[in-house]
Amino acid sequence: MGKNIIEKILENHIVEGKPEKGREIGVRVDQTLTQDATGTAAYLEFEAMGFKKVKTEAVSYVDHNTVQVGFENADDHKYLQSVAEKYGIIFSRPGNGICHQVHLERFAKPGRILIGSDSHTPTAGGIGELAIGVGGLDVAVAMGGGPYYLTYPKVIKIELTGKLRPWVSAKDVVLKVLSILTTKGNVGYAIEYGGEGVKTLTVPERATITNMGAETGVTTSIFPSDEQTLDFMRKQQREKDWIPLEADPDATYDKVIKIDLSEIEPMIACPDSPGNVKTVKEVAGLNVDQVAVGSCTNSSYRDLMIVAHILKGRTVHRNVEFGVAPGSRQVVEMIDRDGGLNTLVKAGARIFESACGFCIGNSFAPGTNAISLRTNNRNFKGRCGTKSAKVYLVSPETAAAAVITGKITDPRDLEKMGIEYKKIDLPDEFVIDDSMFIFPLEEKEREKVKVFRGPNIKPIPKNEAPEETIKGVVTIKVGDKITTDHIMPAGPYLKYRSNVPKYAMHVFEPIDPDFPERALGNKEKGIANIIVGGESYGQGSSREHAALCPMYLGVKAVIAKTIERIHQANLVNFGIVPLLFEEPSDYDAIEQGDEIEIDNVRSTIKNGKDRVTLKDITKNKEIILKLYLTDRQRKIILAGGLLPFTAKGGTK
Ligand code: MIC
Ligand code: SF4
Repeated sequence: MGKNIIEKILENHIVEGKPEKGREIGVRVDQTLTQDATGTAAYLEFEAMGFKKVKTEAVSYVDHNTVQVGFENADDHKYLQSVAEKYGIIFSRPGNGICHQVHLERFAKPGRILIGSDSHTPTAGGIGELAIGVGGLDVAVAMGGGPYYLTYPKVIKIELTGKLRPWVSAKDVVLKVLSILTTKGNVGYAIEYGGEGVKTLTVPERATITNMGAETGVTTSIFPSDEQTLDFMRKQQREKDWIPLEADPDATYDKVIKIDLSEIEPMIACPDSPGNVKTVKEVAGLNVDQVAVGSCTNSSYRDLMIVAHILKGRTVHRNVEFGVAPGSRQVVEMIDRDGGLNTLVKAGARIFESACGFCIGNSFAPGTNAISLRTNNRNFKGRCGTKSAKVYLVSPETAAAAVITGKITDPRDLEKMGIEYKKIDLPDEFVIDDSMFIFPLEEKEREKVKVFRGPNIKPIPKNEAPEETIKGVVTIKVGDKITTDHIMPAGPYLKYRSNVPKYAMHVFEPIDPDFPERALGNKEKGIANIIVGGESYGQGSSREHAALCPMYLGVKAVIAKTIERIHQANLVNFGIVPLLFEEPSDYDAIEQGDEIEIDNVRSTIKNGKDRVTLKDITKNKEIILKLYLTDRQRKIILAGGLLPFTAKGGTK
C-alpha cells in the first residue's frame, strides 16, 4: 500500500514500537533546536542528566529575550553560548534572527526529523522536514542521544488546488485552515499538504502555513519537497541537502480537506483566539491604533517587500503606530539591498531587531483598549502585554493596508487607491552570511570551556513520585481553552525562565494572581494542589515552565476535560499526573476550594490500569477519572519525572 509523506519519514526513523495510529513510537532525531526562553531550562536539564556531548545536529538560538532590561537576559545568553561551546552545539547569536526563520534558511532539511523546544518548530515543515514542537526536557534527552517518543499520528490531507489571487497570501490560507479545523479537537493528527496548488507556493509561503498549523493543536504540518524546495535550497547554497519527497499516488489519509486557493479571500483572526476567523470584509472599517509586521509567521523577504511595495511613497496614518521586526539578518540584508528597508523607514516604520519582540509581549505593547493588527500567530488575551488591547491577526497585505488607511481594510481595495498589485518572487540571489553563528569547537578545545552561570540561574527543581493517595484541594478551577500564556505568562517575566522559584510566583497571574501564595501555603502544610480545567487545557506555547513552575508550587495533578499534546507531555515530564474526567459533566460538580482525595494513584499507574476514583470530600461525591498514559509515561511518573528517570539510565 502506498505511503504518505509523514509515514515515509516516520518509518525511516522508527527505533521503537510499531507504526500503528494512536500507538506510541520512538524515533531517531536528526536535528534539535532550542531558543533562549526555553533553552536555558533545556540545557540545565541536559547538564543535570550528565550528558557529555550532543548527538544531534543541534542549534541554540537567542531570539526571545533580547531586550536586556537588567542583567538577567545577558547572563542567560552568556550561559547559552558557553554551554554550546562546551557540548558541540551551533550557537545563533542574538540579532541573527528568529529561530524558525533562520532554521528554515540555513539548516532545515527535507526528509529529516527536527524537534524543537518551541511550538512553532513545524515551520520547517515548509521545506519537507518532519518538525515537531516539544518541551525542553524532550529536546535535552534527544540531544543526549535518546529517541523522541510520540503518538503515531493520524494524517489529515489538505489538498490545494488553484492559485492565490492578487492581495491574498499564505497567511490567508492558514487562517482558512484554522476556520475549518479550529483550535481544538485536533490532538493526535498531523497535516500533510498536497495537490496541484502546492506547486504555486514558495518555501517561505509554505512555512507560514506550517508555522500556524500549530494553532490547530496538530502534531505537525508538512509540505512535499519538490522543485520549489530545490529552488529555495539552491538559493540558500544548500542544494546538497535537498531530496525529493512526495506521497505515493495511492497513499491513504484519515481525513481529506479540499481548498481551492483561488477562492480564498483576505482573512482575519479576531480577538482573543487564532481560531476566531472571519473575512477581512466582515470587520473592515474598524479603526486601528497599531500595526506590527514580523514574527516567525510572516517576516520573510516576500512579506516585508510586499509591505514596502504598498507603502512606497506613502506615510503611516497619523493615528497608527507601525513597527516591523524582520525575521532574520538575511532578510534585513536583502530588503536593504533591494530598497525595501529604506521605503519602510521613509514611510515611518519603527524598525525593531530581528527577534520575537512584540509577538511574545516583551515590547511594543499597545495602549489601553487599543486595536492592534499583527502578522503573528497568537492573539490570546494579554499576550501582547496589554490586557485591554484587542489583537487581530492578518496577512502582511492587510497589515499594510491599515497602515495607510488607519482602518481594517480589505487589501483588494488598495487598487481603488491607485496601488497596483505586485507579485514578489524569491530573489535570484540570497545574501548568505553565517558569521553570526558560532560553530562547535574541536572536541579537545571543548573540555577547556567553563560554563558561565549568572546569579539569576538556579538549578531545576526536582519532583518526587506521586503518593498512593493524593490528598489535596482544588486550588484553582479554570474554564475552556486555557493557554500556557494564562498558566505561565511570558512578557515582563521572561527574564526569570532560568529562575524557577521566582518565575513560579507568576503562575496563573492573568486569571488569579493569588494562586502562587495559596499553592505554596498548601504545599507547606503538606496538602497537594490540584488544578481543574475544561476543554483543551494547555493550548499554545511549548513552554515547559507551565508544568515546571506549578510543580514547584506543589501541584500534583491536573484534571481536565481534555489536555493539549505538548502540555500533557510536559506534565508527565515533571511528574504531575494528568487526569481526564470520564464524564465531562463532572467538571460542573467540582468546585475551587473542594477538599479531595484520589485513591490508588501509584498502583493504578504501575499496574497499567486507567481509572481512578476521586472523592470530593466537600461535596461528598465520587468522580471517575481517566489516566491516559503510555507505558513509558507511567514509568516516568513513577520515577518522579523524566529528569530522574533519564538520570537513572532509563530512556524506554
Ligand atoms: C510562543 O510563541 O508562545 C513562544 C514564546 O515562542 C513559545 C515558547 C516559549 O514560551 O518560550 C512557544 O511557542 O513554544
Ligand atoms: Fe517567537 Fe512569536 Fe514565533 Fe513564538 S510565535 S517563536 S514568540 S516569533
